[in-house]
This record gives sequence, C-alpha cells and structure tokens, in this order.
Amino acid sequence: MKVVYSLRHRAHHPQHEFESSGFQEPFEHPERAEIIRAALDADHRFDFVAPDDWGTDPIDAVHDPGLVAFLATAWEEYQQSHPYTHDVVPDVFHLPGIRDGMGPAVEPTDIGARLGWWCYETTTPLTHGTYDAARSSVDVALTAADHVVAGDRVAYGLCRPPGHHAARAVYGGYCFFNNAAIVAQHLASTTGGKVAVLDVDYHHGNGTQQIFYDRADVQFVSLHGDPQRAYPYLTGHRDERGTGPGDGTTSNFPLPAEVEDDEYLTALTAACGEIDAFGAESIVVSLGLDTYWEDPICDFALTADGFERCGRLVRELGRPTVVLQEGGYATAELGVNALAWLSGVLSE
Ligand code: SP5
Ligand code: ZN
Repeated sequence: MKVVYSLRHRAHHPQHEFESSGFQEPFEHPERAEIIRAALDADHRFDFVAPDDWGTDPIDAVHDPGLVAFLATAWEEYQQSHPYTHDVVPDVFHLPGIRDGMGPAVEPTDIGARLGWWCYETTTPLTHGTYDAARSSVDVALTAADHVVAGDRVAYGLCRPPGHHAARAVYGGYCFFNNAAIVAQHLASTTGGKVAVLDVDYHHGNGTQQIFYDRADVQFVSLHGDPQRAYPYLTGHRDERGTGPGDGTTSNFPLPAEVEDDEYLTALTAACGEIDAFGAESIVVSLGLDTYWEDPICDFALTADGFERCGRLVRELGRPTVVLQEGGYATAELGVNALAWLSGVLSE
C-alpha cells in the first residue's frame, strides 16, 4: 500500500491549547504523525511516496476562497500589529446573535476580528508554519487519491493537520482545510462517479457534513460520540439526513460512551450497508484513531484488534478506497493502531 507522507506537517506546532477554560499542551502535535510514520516504515507492506504540489484550486473547490486567502497570510498580518505571538487565536467570534434582527455582518478589516470571522473556537492556533503544513496535508490527501484513481485498490494519506472539522467557510477542531472533502470533491469531479465519505473519527465530521449536506453525488456517513456530550456538540444527531437534492445522503450514528469493539462493529456494519446501498464507486475514509480505549480526550473503548476488524469491514465493500488520517491522541499507541486498521483494509 502506498503511504503518502510529508515532513512539512512539522511546521504546524502550537505551544498551547485553550480548552475547558485553561491552557494545556496541545493534544494535536507533530509526534502523532511521526509515530505512525515509524510504525508503517518498519513494515514491508507499505511504500512511502512524497506528495505532489496541487496548488489551491482543489481547496477553493470546497472552501470559501476567502478562507484560503486568509489562512495564507493571517499569522504574518497578526505579527504586524501585535508583539511577536507564537500561537495566534481569536478572541471575538462572529456569532449571528450579535446582529440579531439587524441583517448580516460584513467581514471586518482588523486582523484580530477577522480571526473570529473565519475560526469558530479556541483550540486551533495559527503558527508561523500552519499554512504550509495545512497545504501539505491537502497535497498528501490528493496524492493518495491520485494513486487510487490510477488503479491502486487502497492508499493512505498520513495527513496532519487533520481536516474533518473544517467547514466551507470556518476552521476549528485542529483542522484548517478539509482534506477528506477536498479529496471527495476531486474524485467526484474527475471520475463522475458517486463518492462516499466514511468518517470513523470519534468526533463528528461537522465540516465534511456541512460541505456536502445538499449533494446527491457525495454521501457522508459518520460514527461518533453523541453530540449531547461530545465535541463539536452542534452537529451529528441521528435526524441530520441531508437536504434538497442531498436528502438521505447524510447518515449519522451517534454512539454512547464506553462503546466496545462488538457494539461498534455492529454500527459500522450498518454504516457500510448505507454506503453499499448508495452505490458509491469510491470511498474516502476519515480515519480517526481517537475511538481507542486509552485516548485521553475521548470515551470509546475500541482495541487494536477492533481496528483491524473495522479495516476488514471497509475492505469488504470492495470499492477503491482513500484512507486519510484525522484524529487520535493516545500518541504512544497510534502506530500500532494505524497499522492494525490498515492491515485490516489490506486483508484478502
Ligand atoms: C480532528 C480531531 O479529532 N479534532 C478534535 C478536536 C477536539 N477538541 C476539543 C475536545 C474537547 C474535549 N474535552 C474533554 C476533556 C477531557 N478531559
Ligand atoms: Zn477526533
């Protein structure tokens, strides 16, 4: 299996994460990708390839071009009107209630205010290298997709930073550009066939769902912690099924805390049934490994053996598959867990 990987992910390295009213060490850090790289590198079944440069057109195809342009220069712009700031984070957010009954807001010119226009929460800092790393993550994803378009049954993009929380016009949740959505759009437009995004990250892929909510040709299917208790709290309920031409092309499986392998695999079997029924010609997997029992910020109870079984189920769909890395914060176990899931998807 081809593994697409770039060192450029290391340029995104925030020092702090403001969460639960306190500063903490970021859970999303460079070592995550390095642990996975080392585990796959030691296994002869995986061939590493470097990403190509895809430019910004495929990003603009799913995101507001204003978001892409903002992220390209925001960190540097911020430095011009503030003392040196390693991690740049918004402090005033654009919420519709501020102008309730007064018509929509217009994008401010102040750089601090623009941060809260394009970003929706406080745990996703911009650093000096964030834009370069986020661009490389997209390049990794698209290059993995390209190998699948060229005939590989499956390819893996070791994306970092992750992508599935980034919506059309807002970033957050450790995500800047939605790698999975960019790949799904690329596959839909280049192959003309239906595409399914299967999101197995612990957190609901709100960004991917939002981008494709009204689309008949791209299905979004997600298993995740119930938004009643789990980030991002506002999306991922069972009754969110798509709209307009996309009515029925979104499927959500919110799950209880402490879910174990067998119960999870039952839900994943149902999710795969939806993909089969939709008639997807290719599949993009948003592979979060934060469903692991030891993950420090999540509450599912999957094991490495469970991950291998999950990969097998996806394999049984028998469609060309692009697997993209999303979350997973039990750093020491990430290599073993990624290897388990990918071994499952490689099985005969
Ligand atoms: C890609 C991805 O997995 N993004 C996840 C972002 C989650 N950020 C906020 C998590 C809040 C969890 N709070 C739980 C506190 C446990 N001590
Ligand atoms: Zn996650």
